[in-house]
Amino acid sequence: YLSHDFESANFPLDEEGRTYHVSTRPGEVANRVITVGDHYRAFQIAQYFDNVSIKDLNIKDGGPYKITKSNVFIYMSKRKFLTITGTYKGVPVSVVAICMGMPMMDFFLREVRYVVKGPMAIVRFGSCGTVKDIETGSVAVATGSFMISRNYDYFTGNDRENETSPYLITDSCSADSELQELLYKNLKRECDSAKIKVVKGLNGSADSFYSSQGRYDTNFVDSNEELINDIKKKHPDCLTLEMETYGLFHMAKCCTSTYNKEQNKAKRSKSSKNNEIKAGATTMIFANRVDNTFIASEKIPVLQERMTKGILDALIELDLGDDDDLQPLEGS
Ligand code: R1P
Ligand code: URA
Repeated sequence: YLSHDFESANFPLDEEGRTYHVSTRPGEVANRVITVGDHYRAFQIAQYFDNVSIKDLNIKDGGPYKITKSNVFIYMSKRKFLTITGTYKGVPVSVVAICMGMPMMDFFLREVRYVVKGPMAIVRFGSCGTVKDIETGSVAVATGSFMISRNYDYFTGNDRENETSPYLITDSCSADSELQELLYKNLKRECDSAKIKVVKGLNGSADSFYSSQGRYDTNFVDSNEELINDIKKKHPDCLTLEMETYGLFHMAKCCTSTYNKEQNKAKRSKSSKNNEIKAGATTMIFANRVDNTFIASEKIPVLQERMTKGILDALIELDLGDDDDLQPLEGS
């Protein structure tokens, strides 16, 4: 069933050095990455890479397969992680589509961090709902993110007396401040002329599109009637809800070099690697949870196009420091 043998049960790699799920190896992913949910969004972004024509990107679904064009690397893993690497204004960049949810963010982050040397900048570019009355088709830049999870034992645990709340809402974790500013500045520049509103605020990442975002579903007991109010009570500046950003921001804080520095742990030795991740996120507002409206589909490609330029400009403007180890593309 597996097309390759893998070594090590702890962190499986195939004989070519590819990771188990994302299936990339050193040299195939840039230090600057945009991660999206949707494959079509990934292809649309890659059209902005230097010297890329739409024809280069017109691949059929159904990997795993690899197409290496003159200056663009494309690989779809068996698990449907799609990686496209090229350059933008001469700077190596990648877009990685990860589908949806926190486990996919975890696979992506750990496996991509493993194959890239030096500091990284990662921007999530997704869609979201808003709990404020902001019109659909607007753009949000995340200042930070918190997590909303279903408290499973509340529903099915044996020790229900101690389970007081059906949902767990964490404290927030901030975005990289410089990346956040760059995203806001560049997105404003691109969106203002098209009269697209750009707002900044806190994001909540939920472990479901439905129950833990306060949607009602009569097929299941979700006990979420008060959830949106509870979210607003704990995080009054919450603007948006989606499903991955907290995973990115949290894990960026847990990269060993960042974590040790912030905890004042043992100084990094000269040989210790800098595995820092500067993380940011921006979303298109698809759902207005106050007036219950959803974005018109024809607006999405236009919005994505505007945002793509702003995000790519922010990503390459960010200073990754002297350690910025821009790796050449395979075969270049
Ligand atoms: C749910 O529809 C999906 O949309 C949002 C959520 O985070 C979730 O992944 O983001 P993407 O549009 O990036 O997938
Ligand atoms: N994605 C989400 O996770 N929630 C929404 O409301 C819209 C898009």
